[in-house]
Amino acid sequence: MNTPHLPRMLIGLAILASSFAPAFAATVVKVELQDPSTADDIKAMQMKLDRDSAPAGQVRFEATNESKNLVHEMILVKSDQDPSTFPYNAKKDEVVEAKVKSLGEVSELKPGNSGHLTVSLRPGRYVLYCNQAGHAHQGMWARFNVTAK
Ligand SMILES: [Cu+2]
Repeated sequence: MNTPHLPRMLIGLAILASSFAPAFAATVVKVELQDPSTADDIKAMQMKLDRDSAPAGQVRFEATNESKNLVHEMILVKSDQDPSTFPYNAKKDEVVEAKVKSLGEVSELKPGNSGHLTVSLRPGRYVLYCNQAGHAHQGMWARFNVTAK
């Protein structure tokens, strides 16, 4: 092996690797699942995102249940609608999940627990919501937009 060329080869490889890395990097979205038990100043159930949009491609939702006493979850659907318009089972007080196509979820997190969901998303309007009984109708949802690159 002609060793004097090795350092230059390694530099070349490093440049190649770094130029490809962004194409595979997911946009991270932190999702805080909160309710009045989380903090004194929180008056209702809510889903708080640290960003409400991302460029098309891989998106990693990192959900944390910040409740002290309730189970929460995060379901992703492609919709520009308010979840109060989704098909609803009034008896169970929840969205009929079989009728609203889910793109993935972080289901049933106990208080203090975290989970994540990584999906490849095309441009459009999306909604994240919690489908524990009553939560979606009490405002536990958020809009999310995916923009063209
Ligand atoms: Cu909830």
